[in-house]
Amino acid sequence: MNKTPVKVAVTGAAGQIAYSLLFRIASGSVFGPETPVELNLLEITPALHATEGVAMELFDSAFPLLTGINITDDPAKAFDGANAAFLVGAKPRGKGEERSALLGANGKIFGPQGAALNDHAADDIKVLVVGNPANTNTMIAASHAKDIPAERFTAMMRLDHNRSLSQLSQKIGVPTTEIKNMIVWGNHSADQFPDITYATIAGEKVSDKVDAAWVEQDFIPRVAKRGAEIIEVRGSSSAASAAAAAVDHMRDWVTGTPEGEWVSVALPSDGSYGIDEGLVAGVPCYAKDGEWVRVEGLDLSEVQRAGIERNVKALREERDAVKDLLV
Ligand code: NAX
Repeated sequence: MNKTPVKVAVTGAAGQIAYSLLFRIASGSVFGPETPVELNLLEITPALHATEGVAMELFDSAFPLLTGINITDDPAKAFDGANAAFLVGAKPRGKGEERSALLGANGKIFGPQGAALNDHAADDIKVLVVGNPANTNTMIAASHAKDIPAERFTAMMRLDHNRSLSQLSQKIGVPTTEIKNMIVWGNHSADQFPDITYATIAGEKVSDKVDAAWVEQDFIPRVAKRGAEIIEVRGSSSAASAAAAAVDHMRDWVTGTPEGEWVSVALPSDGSYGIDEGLVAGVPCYAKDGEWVRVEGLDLSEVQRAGIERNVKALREERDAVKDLLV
């Protein structure tokens, strides 16, 4: 067994996503069955007591790979020496609260966390932002961490990606694992663009197996509004599926994706695909040697360009709403 534990920081540790995520990290689902993990749990002060309770349950699970748990309300301590950070904690949208107010409130969390990551995390830090609005929170955190390569800051599109696989799998009648190269472009919001253009099943195009009207009228809106559907049916927002997506994202980042395959990852744009440099948008990526690599040079149709542009417009508006929080 690899003796050095990987240090993993998780924010929002007393929340509902963390309640699923932490147990999967501790069980080895992310860093593999040979790698011990040490958990640093960050919460706001009033939630520290509840976090102690989560830690008690983690200990009671007697995970062979879990070497220790540190609980704190100080980002500098939480990110000290961290190799991976799951930024899950965020302020939920209040009743009647404007999106711009939420953007501002969360921006105030993610700026200081970006700065603390910059000053205290390990050189190989990998950051996954889950807390909403995830894309813009990622942009804010990255802007406060100039010493960390921008592409180490990612926002989670994997839940949208997995939701797409699930809908296609049920429609076509194949396991999700057979469906390759789905992509969800853009923002983790209702603007997102789930795109089956390049998706294949055993080398055959998915677009030849489904009706174009179904894609437009059922598939895309269903995936884009799946979060709201879960809230309506379950009575609270997606938690275990969000944790599963976070596990998939970080595991692939660490261990790599299969040759020739990609997944959906939001990372600061380099200007490709008509996405303004710095905006954090979902693009197709593969993982190699511990880094996400953007798939370059895909030809885009008019319909695809329009879907991406809709997201660029929304992300520009979010960026403008938080411009005072960017450095
Ligand atoms: P919960 O409200 O259950 O938990 C959030 C936790 O974060 C709370 O315990 C809170 O005390 C803590 N927190 C707040 N500010 C903090 C700070 N400054 N430092 C550390 N912790 C802090 O929410 P949960 O259901 O776990 O969802 C967490 C976030 O994920 C939300 O913003 C939610 O909107 C977002 N989601 C993102 C998804 C994605 O695909 N990117 C999907 C699922 C989810 O909706």
